[in-house]
Amino acid sequence: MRYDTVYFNMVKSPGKARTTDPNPDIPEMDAGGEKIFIISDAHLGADDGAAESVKREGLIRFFEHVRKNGDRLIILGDLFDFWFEYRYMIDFIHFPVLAGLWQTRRSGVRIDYYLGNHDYWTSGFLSSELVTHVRKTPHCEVIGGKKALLAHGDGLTGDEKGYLLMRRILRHPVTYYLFRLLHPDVGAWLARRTSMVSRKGIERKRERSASILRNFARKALEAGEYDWIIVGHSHQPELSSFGKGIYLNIGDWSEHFTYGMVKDGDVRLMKWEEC
Ligand SMILES: [Mn+2]
Repeated sequence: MRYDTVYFNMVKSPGKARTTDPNPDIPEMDAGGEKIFIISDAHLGADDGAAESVKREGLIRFFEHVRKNGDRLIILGDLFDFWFEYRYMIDFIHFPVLAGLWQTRRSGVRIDYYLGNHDYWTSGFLSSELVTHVRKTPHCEVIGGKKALLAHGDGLTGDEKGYLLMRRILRHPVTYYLFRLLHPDVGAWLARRTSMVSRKGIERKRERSASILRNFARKALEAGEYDWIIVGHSHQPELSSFGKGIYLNIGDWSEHFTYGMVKDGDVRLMKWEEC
């Protein structure tokens, strides 16, 4: 048996956690009726056997749930801890999840994939086989009748200068070309080692990301630029009201197993639980 629970109890935020309609003044442009599920940050491939299988099996059942109950799935990045597309090769350790995605798309669910800082390197396989749209940058669209900014969450502000420079280098076509010359086993080994090293002091880094994202959201929402800002990346679930807007950080699928849901003009933070 499985069930979803609305995830309010762990919300830690300086803003007010929302329990009633937060936006009574904003007219509904489109009640939509679309049910949208939003997930991110499973970092598949980053953990050991048992933890990895909890994430993977949960995700496969989550995709099933989306196929039965949803119209759309938005993946806000870092589904994979390392994703790199060679001309003819895909990483078979992700096969079950790729199959789940493929099935979900084939069932008619629209899937938008916002590339994260760990799974940015796609050259067409994702968009041709697995998802409906791949987005390389943050994107604003009307969902649930609200003007929403959707993004993975890395590098949204100028507060991360060193990171932004490193990101430009890593994403440069020459870097992509050179990395692709490596044997896939060597490339994957190198990427996994780098990812392990970068996990040093991860809690502090996540706190910092969470605070950068919250400040960014507070400013933009208080200025009325968007109704909703929805991100992942910091692995810290949060639902806050700023001005007339809502900031949702959907958390992660590696520790919290949280996700976002948009339904009837409302956005919620949910927790996936199975028993
Ligand atoms: Mn990330």
